[in-house]
Amino acid sequence: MRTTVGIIGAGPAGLLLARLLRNAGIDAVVLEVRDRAHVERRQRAGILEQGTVDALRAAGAGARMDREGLRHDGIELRFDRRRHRVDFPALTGGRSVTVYPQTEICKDLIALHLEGGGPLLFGAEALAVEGADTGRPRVRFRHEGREDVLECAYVAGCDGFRGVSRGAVPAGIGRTFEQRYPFGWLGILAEVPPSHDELVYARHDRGFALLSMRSPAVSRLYLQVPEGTDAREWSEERIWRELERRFETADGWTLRRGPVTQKSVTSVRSYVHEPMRHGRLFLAGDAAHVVPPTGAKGLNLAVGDAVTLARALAHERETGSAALLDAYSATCLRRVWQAERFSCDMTTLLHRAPDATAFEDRLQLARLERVTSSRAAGTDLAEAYTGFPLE
Ligand code: RFL
Ligand code: PHB
Repeated sequence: MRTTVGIIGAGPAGLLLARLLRNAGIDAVVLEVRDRAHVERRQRAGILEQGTVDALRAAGAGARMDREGLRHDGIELRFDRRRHRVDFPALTGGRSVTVYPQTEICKDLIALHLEGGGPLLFGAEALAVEGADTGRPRVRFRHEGREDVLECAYVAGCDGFRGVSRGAVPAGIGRTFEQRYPFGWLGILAEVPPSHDELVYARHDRGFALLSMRSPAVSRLYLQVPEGTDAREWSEERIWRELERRFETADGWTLRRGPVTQKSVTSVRSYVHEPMRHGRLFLAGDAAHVVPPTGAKGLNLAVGDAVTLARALAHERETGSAALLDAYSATCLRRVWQAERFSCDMTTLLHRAPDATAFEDRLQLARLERVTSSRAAGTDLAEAYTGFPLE
């Protein structure tokens, strides 16, 4: 099998890249280890920056997002049983975010890709990227019980944090930067209208909690839990009781309960692999970097990488110049490190470390007071949360 760009992974990075390359007249093959139903149901991100919304629209993949996406003009920060709204348009000169689930973006992009004739192979596991630093890279993969080889001009490693493509960068060339946190997130999906019309980020002595949503009828909620927690330890009753405690306010706000349809634990980590390129292999999305979910940046970074890579490949095709491909890693990493900074700040602002001292607790409350009472500090948060325009 032969193509111009071999794309490993049909998450948002790989799917959007495939769409953008198709629009630019560059052929690509997508290999995805899981089946279509799994990719379309996997619960993940929900918050899109304006740059992400614009990129999906420009790719011709924004029709349903424009109909069903919910515009959010702020978030609530909750601490000490009090509620504080961060007003995005007022602080940023008009910017906001859109709530449209990652599952729906993937469904839209998969449908478009298959309508256009694919090729997108589900159940195709990439085993290794070979010859990345030669003129003829190859992806060895297994599909329907048989091993095959995809010969390409370029390989895009869009296979997420646990994929194989990052492993093709020799240890002496790549460098990784990592930070672990001593907690994870227990996430649930519940068949109940969201209890608030905007997201609520709550800091509590018992740990962080987040109220989010998937639609006007479906809530998405998260609890900070100790690292290594097994979701089966948490019954529905225990989850709702804990959420009620952490969201409790002095003004009697109430949390609506409903049937829990999904429950899982996600680890919280910061990770960057530099550079994001080795020869003709380009890493994009979670394959190259992971942020803690508190800043809602992971999906937005994946989209940013796909846009930058597609533009660079199209530029090379049109002009013969590899200048944008050569700049790919540095261009993305500037954005990535800003997102790492913000996501780490939001995480330490809102989570309670198991060994936090009384001094650290007071400092955390002082930071929250500052961000909710100073226009300058609020603007800093609002600008980073709503995102900067894509370069
Ligand atoms: P993905 O989505 O992980 O997709 C990678 C794809 O590659 C496939 N794959 C392989 N295919 C073939 N051969 C192999 N050997 C393969 N190995 C893996 C996988 O099956 C998969 O389909 O990576 P991508 O495209 O880089 O996208 C990244 C985003 O998914 C991720 O950053 C976000 O979901 C992070 N994230 C959030 N981001 C936001 O911007 N806003 C949010 O509100 C937000 N909330 C979240 C999140 C992530 C979460 N979890 C579960 C990690 C909330 C949570 C709970
Ligand atoms: C989500 O809706 O899944 C979500 C929203 C905001 C975050 C993280 C996750 O910061």
